[in-house]
Amino acid sequence: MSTLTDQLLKMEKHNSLFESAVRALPLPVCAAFGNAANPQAVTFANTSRILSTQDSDSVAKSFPNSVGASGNAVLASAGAHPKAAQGKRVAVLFSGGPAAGGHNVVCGLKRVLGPGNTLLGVKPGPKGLIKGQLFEIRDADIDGILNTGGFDYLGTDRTKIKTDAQFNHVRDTCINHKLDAIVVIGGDDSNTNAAVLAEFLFKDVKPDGSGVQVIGVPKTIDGDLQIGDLLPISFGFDTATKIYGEMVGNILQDTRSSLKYWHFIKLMGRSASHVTMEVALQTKPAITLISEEVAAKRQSLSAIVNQIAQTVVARAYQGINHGVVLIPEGLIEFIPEMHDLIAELNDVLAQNAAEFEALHTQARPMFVQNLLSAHNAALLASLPDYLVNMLLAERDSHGNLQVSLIPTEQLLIDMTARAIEDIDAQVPFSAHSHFLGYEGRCGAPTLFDAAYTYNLGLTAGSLILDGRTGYMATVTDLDQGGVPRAIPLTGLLNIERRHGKDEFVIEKALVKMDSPAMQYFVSRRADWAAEDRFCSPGPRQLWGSVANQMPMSVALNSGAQSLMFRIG
Ligand code: FBP
Repeated sequence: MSTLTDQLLKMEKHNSLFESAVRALPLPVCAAFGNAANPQAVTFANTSRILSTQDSDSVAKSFPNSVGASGNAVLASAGAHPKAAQGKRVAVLFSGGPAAGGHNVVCGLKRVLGPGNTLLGVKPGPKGLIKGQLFEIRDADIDGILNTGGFDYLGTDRTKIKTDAQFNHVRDTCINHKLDAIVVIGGDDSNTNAAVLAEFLFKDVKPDGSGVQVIGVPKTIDGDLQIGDLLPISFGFDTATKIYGEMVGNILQDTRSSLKYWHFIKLMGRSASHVTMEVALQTKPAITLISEEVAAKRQSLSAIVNQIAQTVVARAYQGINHGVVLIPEGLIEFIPEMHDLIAELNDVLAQNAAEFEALHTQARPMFVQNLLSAHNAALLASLPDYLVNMLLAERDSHGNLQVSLIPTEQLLIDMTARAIEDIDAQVPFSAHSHFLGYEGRCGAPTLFDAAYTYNLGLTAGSLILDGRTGYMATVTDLDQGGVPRAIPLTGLLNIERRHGKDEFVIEKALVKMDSPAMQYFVSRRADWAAEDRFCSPGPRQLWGSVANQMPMSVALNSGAQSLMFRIG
């Protein structure tokens, strides 16, 4: 008879009772793919919708093959594929930060490619593609990863493929592994990478002069890869925000129980405040900062602090000495004076990289100050050391400031405490800081993310079997059964200044002041500040009546009639 210890041993290596049960969870598919038990590839046709940006003319010159082939037209599924290609060798990789549902994209791909094609996994991320680290994905692997969180099956990294040598290595990988297609699962930067790769690999890779197809899949918990009704949300956002929502709900419950603390909670999301907005809609805390609003109103750091302090004091006068402040991770970059400082710092650091690197850490702030304009030098000098060090820390390979390392929540606590003393020194203020980030990226996907990503995988695989390249797979109409579509990547490219030079990028979708979600939030926040009206969304559900809930902000912004999604 098996002992409890034997049972516990069997649960190691991703075999907890939960993980075992979740793997068996059935997933719905869009009607276009047919039967959920045996989904079939679809073919695609041009729609009349042509995408463009202000930089489309420059894009057409730099991406002649991709733009020539797609005409920047959006594709929609056009029925079951009459004769889907066979014998294709397809590589799949994760790129950038993890997001729940990535494994299901791989499962959907494997499913739709079927036994007639080969799916290869790249380990890890773009770096693995450059190094040529690929292995064949088998059906048994898929059974083990379905509906599980994280990117651990393949691993991921943030390498940007940018030098000639890197591009040539990727070409070598394609030749050595006889690749016909590559699927890049990533965010805005990674899909930009996919667009550049699609153009580079468009032709002349194989002996017959043909190329390698490249398809992107929209991932990021940040939710900043959104393209109106064509891409209501990237995958991973729903899972991350539901995990944060549960944790914030629990903290709110504690504030009203212990009656003595303010909690300043920074929420992940590098630039845009979509994550913070969604968690605020779910939990209704006293104060929520939205970076985009701070920028739109040109609020200074001291104005933001004063606004928080005024609310703390007003609540204290009502006998409420507790509350929660939600802070978007990217706030610091949206405060106008800080934005200008960071922009100049980015240029100065890019132009003086070698000298800067050679210096001792303690000498770096003074070195940089001497290179900055007078007002930015003065601002840098006025900031606490812990903030300066983070502002000078290494950028990621896409040139982004690593905002997750900046302790904005602590800075706001310190400044708010001083501001409250100036208003009324009798008001008690005891605060804790939190950063909810990595906890939310790799949880098992919600039913929304699990179903959405499986269908994104089916869509990406179908695009490959249909011979397409340079598109991002998408599934639209998420409350009406779901429709597989494809977005031409070149139709999304803009020119932006990064690392001190102009580059093609997919613009991040920020929170819009006139969006339905923002307007609803603005209409409710005064009431949430005046008295405790918070609620606890609870843990994410995979079974039962509330399992089908989609993100509130997505439902509001897409004009859905209910909070429930429907795929299939
Ligand atoms: P992606 O845009 O690559 O999906 O990354 C999202 C993110 O989780 C951000 O929210 C966060 O700022 C960043 O990654 C953290 O990066 P890292 O994992 O490199 O610390």
